[in-house]
Formats: sequence, structure tokens, C-alpha cells
Amino acid sequence: MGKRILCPYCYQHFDNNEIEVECENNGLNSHGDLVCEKRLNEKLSNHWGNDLESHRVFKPKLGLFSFLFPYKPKPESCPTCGYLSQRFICPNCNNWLPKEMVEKGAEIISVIGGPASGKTNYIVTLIQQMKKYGNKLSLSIIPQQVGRKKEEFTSYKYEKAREIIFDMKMPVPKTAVTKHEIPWILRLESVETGKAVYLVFYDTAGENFKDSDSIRKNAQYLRESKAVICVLDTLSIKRIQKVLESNDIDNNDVATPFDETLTALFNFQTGDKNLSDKPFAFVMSKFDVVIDHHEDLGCDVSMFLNEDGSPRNSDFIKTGQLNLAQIEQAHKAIKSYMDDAEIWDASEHSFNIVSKWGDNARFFGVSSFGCMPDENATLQGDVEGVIQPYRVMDPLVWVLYKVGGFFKK
Ligand SMILES: Nc1nc2c(ncn2[C@@H]2O[C@H](COP(=O)(O)OP(=O)(O)OP(=O)(O)O)[C@@H](O)[C@H]2O)c(=O)[nH]1
Ligand SMILES: [Mg+2]
Ligand SMILES: [Zn+2]
Ligand SMILES: [Zn+2]
Repeated sequence: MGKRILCPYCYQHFDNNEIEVECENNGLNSHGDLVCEKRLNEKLSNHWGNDLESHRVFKPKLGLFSFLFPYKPKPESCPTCGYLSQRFICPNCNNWLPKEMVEKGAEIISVIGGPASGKTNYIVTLIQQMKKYGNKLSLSIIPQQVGRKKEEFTSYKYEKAREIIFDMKMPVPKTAVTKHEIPWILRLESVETGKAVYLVFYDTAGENFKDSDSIRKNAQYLRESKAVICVLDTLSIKRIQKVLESNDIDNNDVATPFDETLTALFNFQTGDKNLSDKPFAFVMSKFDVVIDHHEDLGCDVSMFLNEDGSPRNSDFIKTGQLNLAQIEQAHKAIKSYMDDAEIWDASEHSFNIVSKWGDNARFFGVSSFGCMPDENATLQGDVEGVIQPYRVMDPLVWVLYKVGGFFKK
């Protein structure tokens, strides 16, 4: 038996003994002819909905009893040209998969959310913070380098977006609506225990959330995910909108109401497997607004602040220790805001979530920028002008804790 692989492109399972290889020979022979010509690839074309070519696709030569063991990726010789290739591809859709995923298998955590909820900016700041502080919990994060072209590599997309936020100090713009999204694929590994997982993020324009084709796809991909991070937009709360208005703060983004996201989520729940069996982190984005306007909002935010009144980030950044109590405290505070008819007035949602998921759901308050973009869509950052994301890692760290195997007991 090989290792069971879940393809992050087509969400089909396959045994890693069924893996295929695409020839990597781009060279020319002495006559200048391509030695291993590209041709139309039907599976790849079907997946992406337009004609795409690839080099020769072949199955590795496996020994007689190799089906009994997991396949170990190694350079494989192309039957056409003999070139040794290590570009491993899914046998169903022929998309290129990371080598370690083929070797060790992959569990998938997905990130979802409605239009303008802050998904794209969240994932970028999450990667930035994990790169910077993940080591405190012995976690490493690696944006993957696979895709049809360099521009599709997660590493490339991340670097571009990181520059926009942290160097140019602007939010990453709205995601374009496209028919075929390209997943962001990140490998997360515990250096201590060796356990690894892939974080897969379909950066769909939130609009696709409502389209029935997308709902079907989303349903399939949630079903196959080990855990889910669901982004809810704090700016959709009426009371918060009123407070911003009375402070003359423009907010031009049309926020997605909790209702819409949660209804979509319940619609995704098709088939026999229950979504509430897996850990769900419900992430309140743009939480800087709650902290900055807590007096007008009537929220007690003391648990989110240091004694000097500055925002208190995830404790483990300082201590190197996972502090579940801090996560519980934040969860309870947010639940109490939701339950209070005078504050967030969202008790039906907190009730539904808690009664459905129980211990498998937690609320989080995060801010990708630590501040509100100003009227010129510029990020002022902290007193020194540095962009300081707030608690963006907590949902991921909690989810990893729930999945298990990432932290030594
Ligand atoms: N105050 C505040 N605003 C934020 C934060 N993150 C995002 N925003 C605002 O929300 C807008 C939408 O954020 P995006 O990350 O583009 O949201 P999205 O969910 O990817 O949106 P679509 O791609 O349109 O589906 C941004 O342009 C910002 O103005 C935050 O941490 N704080
Ligand atoms: Mg987006
Ligand atoms: Zn596939
Ligand atoms: Zn070849």
C-alpha cells in the first residue's frame, strides 16, 4: 500500500504509487529540435478549462512488489528522451505537486470567507508572522514553488503581496473574479515532532462564494479538509458601522454579514460527513476597530491589552510557550460581545456555532495590519510606522493543536 494523497487542485484522492511524472527536459538537441516536445495535455486542459500543453507524462517504473510500499520520489527517466525528471504530478488533473507531499502525504487545512472579509490580507500577514515567529513554537512555514508558471508559485505571490503591505504600506487589492482559482499551498512543519500539514488557501474572490459551481467545489474541499479557518468580517456588524460613522471614519468596503458566510457554510455541508467533526476557527477580521473603539462600543477589551494599554499580541511570541488560556480568554470575550444585544447582537450565530461545534470551534479576533487603512488607503502602522499584525497566528496555532502532533506534550 502506498500513501494516500489528496490533490489540492482537484481534491481527488490517489495512492502515491499511482503518481505520474512530467518530463522536465526543456533542452534542444544538436540540430536545434526539441528532444522532448510539448503536446496538448487533456487532463490539465480539462482542469483549467483551456488548452494547455505539457511535456511527456509517464508513470515511474515500479518494481514487482512495489505496490506494497509507499512510493519514494526519486529522479525518473523519461521514456521518450531519457531525461531524469522529478516533476511529480497528480494522475487525475496532471497539476504539479510538491515532492514532499508526494512522499509524505498531506493533510489540508483550508481558509474560507466571504467578499471583502479580509481573506487575502489575512493570509499574507499570517505567512509573514509565521516566518518571523513560528520558530518560537518550533514551526516552520514554506510557501511552495509549484504551478504552471512562476507567477502562480505561492512563494512568488506571497513575496509580491508582502511588499505591498509591509514596504509600500497598503492593503493588497481586491481579488479578481476568475473561473479557475489557483490555490496557495504552504507547507507547515513542526521541527520538533516532524509532523507536517499543508495549508491550502483558495484565494477566491468572495463573490464566488455565492456561485453554485463554487459552492459545490467548496463543499468538496471542506469535506476533505482536516480543519478550517473561517474569516468573518467585524465591519459587517451594524453597531461597529455606526460607531465608525459617528467618528467620521469612511469604510467603503461592502462587508459580508455573518449571516451570509454562515448560511453558505451550512449549505456546504452536504454528504454524510459532518463539518462539526473538525476544528473550525472562526476569525473576526479587522479587530483593530474593536480595540480602537472599545469605549464607544462598550466592549471590555482588557484581555486584549497590556497593562500600559498597548495591544497584547500572542503570548508565545515572547514566551515561546503555547498559551491556550489566552486563546480561551479571547474566545469567551468575543462570544460575550456577540451575545450582548447592545454590542454585537449576534447571539443566534454564537449559539448556532457553539451548539453545533462545541469544543471544536473557537472565536478569534485578529487584525492583519493592526490599524485601519486611512482615507488614502495607506497604513500608518504603529508609533514607529511599522505594520504590526495582531494575533493573526492564533487561529492557525489552535487548529494545529486540535489536529494534534505539532506540539510536544
Ligand atoms: N481595519 C482593517 N481593515 C482591514 C484589515 N484587513 C483588511 N481590511 C480592509 O478590508 C478590505 C478587504 O480586504 P481583503 O483582504 O482584500 O478581503 P478579501 O476577503 O480578500 O476580499 P475579496 O478578494 O474581495 O473577496 C481591505 O481593502 C481593507 O480595507 C484589517 O486588519 N483592519
Ligand atoms: Mg481577496
Ligand atoms: Zn489533481
Ligand atoms: Zn522527455
